Amino acid sequence: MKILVATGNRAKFREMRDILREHGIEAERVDVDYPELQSDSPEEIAAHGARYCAESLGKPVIVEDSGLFVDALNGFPGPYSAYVYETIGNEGILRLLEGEEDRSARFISVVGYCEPGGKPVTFTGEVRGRIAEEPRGEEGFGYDPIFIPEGREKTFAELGVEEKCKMSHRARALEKFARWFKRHAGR
Ligand code: ITT
Repeated sequence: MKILVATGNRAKFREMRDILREHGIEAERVDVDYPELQSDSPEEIAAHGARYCAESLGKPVIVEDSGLFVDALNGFPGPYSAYVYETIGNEGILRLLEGEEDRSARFISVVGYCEPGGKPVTFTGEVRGRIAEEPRGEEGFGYDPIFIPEGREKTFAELGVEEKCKMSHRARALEKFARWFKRHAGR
């Protein structure tokens, strides 16, 4: 069983490939520069992206839209996570939280699947946690050095990709997708 994954983020793709492999699905990356919808809803962004990619490739495809939502910042950076990471980065997020007691946050991942001419389907995964006091760890990407998942003391970047992928937002969304896809493909 095989699926195309449209993403320009190679670290994200590697995680998706490893997680999907655990579910018996082989992933292949395609580089489609799809326009990202401006919306507060990651489901809407993923659905729109999946439909765009399916139409332009003429093949079934998944996209993944993810983001970090910090409670004390009313969910910021949320849908702007990629842009905020590239501009103010982890140091910028830590600065915004200086003196803030509530450091709770969550990562959300939405996987959007679509076939050419079809309607997109989405699968959402979430992991709760908190923002560290300073960046720690070398593995992973993006906000991994400042995110500590619930029940742990180490950041995702310290835990390492393998451990991260047992509990991440992305693993949870892809698990739902994989379960559905195997049934769907068998019809
Ligand atoms: P594509 O849209 O091409 O897939 P992207 O990097 O732009 O790649 P998103 O639009 O989904 O991806 O942006 C999500 C951003 O949120 C991403 O660039 C990271 O900075 C951050 N992010 C998402 N998941 C993360 C994770 O598991 N660990 C750390 N940071 C993450």
